[in-house]
Amino acid sequence: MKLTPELIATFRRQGYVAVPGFFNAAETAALQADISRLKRNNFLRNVATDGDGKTTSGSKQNLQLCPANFYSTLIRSLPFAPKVIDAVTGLLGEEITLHLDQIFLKPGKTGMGTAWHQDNAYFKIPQPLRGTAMWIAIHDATIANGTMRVVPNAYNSLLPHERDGNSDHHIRCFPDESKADTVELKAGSVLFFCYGTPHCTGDNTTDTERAGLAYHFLCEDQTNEQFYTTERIGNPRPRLTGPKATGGFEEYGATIAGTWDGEVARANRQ
Ligand SMILES: O=C(O)CCC(=O)C(=O)O
Repeated sequence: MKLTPELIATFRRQGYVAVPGFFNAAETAALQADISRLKRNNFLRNVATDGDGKTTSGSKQNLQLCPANFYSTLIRSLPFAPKVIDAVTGLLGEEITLHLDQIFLKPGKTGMGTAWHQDNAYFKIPQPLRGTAMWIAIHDATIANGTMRVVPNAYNSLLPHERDGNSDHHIRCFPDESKADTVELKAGSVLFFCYGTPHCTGDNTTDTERAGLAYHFLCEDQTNEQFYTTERIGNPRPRLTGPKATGGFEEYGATIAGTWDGEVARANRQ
């Protein structure tokens, strides 16, 4: 799916852009079924803590699996889908790499938000507009179930971050929340937000669970030697486009490009 020049201009201006209906009903159903499978098998971990950043909470749940591609050939194939590559190259440039993938699942009532942060506080790329998250709403994401909030036009300065006491590993910042936009999304819609954009999710106050599947992509010119050597251990970081891209063969030992439609069909047959 090529993003229109207007959507690309919006991303570059405000640091985020929502694309409704990016994934169709069959693709969305496949992702829902596969994430249910991962949850059923206890592959997601509760990272919520009771304020001290250490003690796992018995009452709140922020269930995370990072990276997820080792557990799901569907999730592994998605970033190689032509429409994903078209969209991300439109936003970032011609040579892109998948940096990371992860699931955040918020059970009904006990689901806890992820505190305000900028991804570049973790990733530290030189130009925060040359890396983007693609946050996929696996279920309808609403104010009541804690959808994403973002601060527009705030990506150029990195705010001070500190450890978040409500998570066993996250950090957080304190942006001016009065400037934030709340982005409600139907299942299958996506939100692209660059590495500099402050964002957070809220608690899930509804009875039903809500999940987000997040991929992070960056431009080759934001990487260095360590990114593809020592830092890549435990996370394959496939090159998706450019002269060194092999359709996933180099990183996974199998050609992943071209498998998305088959993976979707297979997940929907289960
Ligand atoms: O879904 C969430 O709770 C947080 C997602 C997030 O922070 C991200 O994708 O960078």
